[in-house]
Amino acid sequence: MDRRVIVVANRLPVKWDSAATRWETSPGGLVSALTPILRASEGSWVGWSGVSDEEFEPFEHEGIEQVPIHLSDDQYRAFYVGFCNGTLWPLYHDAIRPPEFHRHTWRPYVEVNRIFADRTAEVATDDDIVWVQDYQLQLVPRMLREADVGHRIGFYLHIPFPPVELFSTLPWRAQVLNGLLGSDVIAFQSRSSRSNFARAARRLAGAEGSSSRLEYQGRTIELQVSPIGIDAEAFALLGNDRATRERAAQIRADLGDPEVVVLGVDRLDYTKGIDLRIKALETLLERRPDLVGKVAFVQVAVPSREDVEQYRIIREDIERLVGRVNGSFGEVGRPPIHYLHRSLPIEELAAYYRAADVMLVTPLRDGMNLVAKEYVAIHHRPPGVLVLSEFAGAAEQFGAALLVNPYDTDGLTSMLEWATRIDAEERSRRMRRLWRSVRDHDVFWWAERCLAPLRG
Ligand code: ADQ
Repeated sequence: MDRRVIVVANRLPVKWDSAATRWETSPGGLVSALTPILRASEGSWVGWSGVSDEEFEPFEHEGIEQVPIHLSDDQYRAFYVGFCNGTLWPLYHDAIRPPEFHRHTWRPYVEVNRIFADRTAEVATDDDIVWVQDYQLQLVPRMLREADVGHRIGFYLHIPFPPVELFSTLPWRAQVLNGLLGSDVIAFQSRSSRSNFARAARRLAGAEGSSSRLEYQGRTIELQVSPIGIDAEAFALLGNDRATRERAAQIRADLGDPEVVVLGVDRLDYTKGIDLRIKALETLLERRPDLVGKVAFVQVAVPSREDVEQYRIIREDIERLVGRVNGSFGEVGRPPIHYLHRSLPIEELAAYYRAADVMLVTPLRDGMNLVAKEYVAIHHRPPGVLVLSEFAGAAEQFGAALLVNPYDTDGLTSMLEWATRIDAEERSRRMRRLWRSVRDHDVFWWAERCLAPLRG
């Protein structure tokens, strides 16, 4: 019999629909990978309910026990908007924006981590595996260990772990390291994140050992590299679906049947390099006026964290840039950039992937980047072209992509130009390798790889 798995994450895998007064499953790879595992082990999911004016009792949804955490509005703002998005997110993404260090948001971070740990301690037994997710909950492993909870404690970091020179600026660095080192296994998206963490733990917390195994306070902690994947087969099937193909053809027709469709799909976040990719497109059209009217660029940006000032600024910057490029190079009814600021249903997103000859994924820093993997799954046959930032975790697996430094506008422009005319044989050789990697390292592979050392 498998041990019970308790997942502890910032959000539950379900959303409260207040109009219909019921819980709806939130779509996504993580949820589809963990659902069968939790169901088979009769496990639970502990997470914030997403609703501040109502408290919910634990309930069952699709065979999994959901344990909602209740946070007040003030608590959530200080913890999530303040410390998670104002401090940790920029710091862990190479300080692309200056992280803010405030005691009045650090304290709620500790307090909310304590609420999660206490609630988990109430539902977990000594035989259970407790698997804590991501940067919002880095203190939880230590708090659980002190409460003597669970058979084994795992932690997975979805975002990068920064170089020690940056991490050491965090005034609460010792507490965060001590929190994480309460785990038995800590897993990272990439080798660089793992070695950054090992270095920080040795230099700032006095841990000893290698990048894969640390000794700390008389215990051994395993450090793992487990790149997250997607449900590759499901995406490939969706991409080949007749409805998807027809919709893709319709999208190309709506764009005026250009020779080349270039696509960007991101959460609207300053880490994703959307502005730099638009500048590269602008440079390309300046250099190659013959391409005006032949290349159409579609940028789909999901609204994100709009209560954070930096996100409002980046949105305005991007919209201004789009206006400038369209003003300079567009004809009436034929802008070079088509910009959609909205979330799309998965079937529609798949049709955009399918319609795109070239996919531009240019984050300045990214834990993994699932968009790159989704594009490969959907557009490996016929083969599309993936231009990928060296600074996405996915680049460690995707040597066959066209790798770029997104800060280098000239380099990115040249790569984009090449991507529009790359020959068919090279395109398919590269895509074959990318697809093999996505298919063999899917999200089910990922979940098993993370859980195996915790079962022990
Ligand atoms: P994110 O920063 O959110 O995730 P990413 O990995 O690219 O980034 O995932 C974005 C997801 O949102 C994709 O599944 C994509 O399909 C979806 N999406 C994007 N635009 C959309 C749109 N317009 N409409 C609907 N859906 C859209 C964090 C880390 C990443 C890491 C993941 C998983 O920052 O580095 O890969 O977690 O670990």
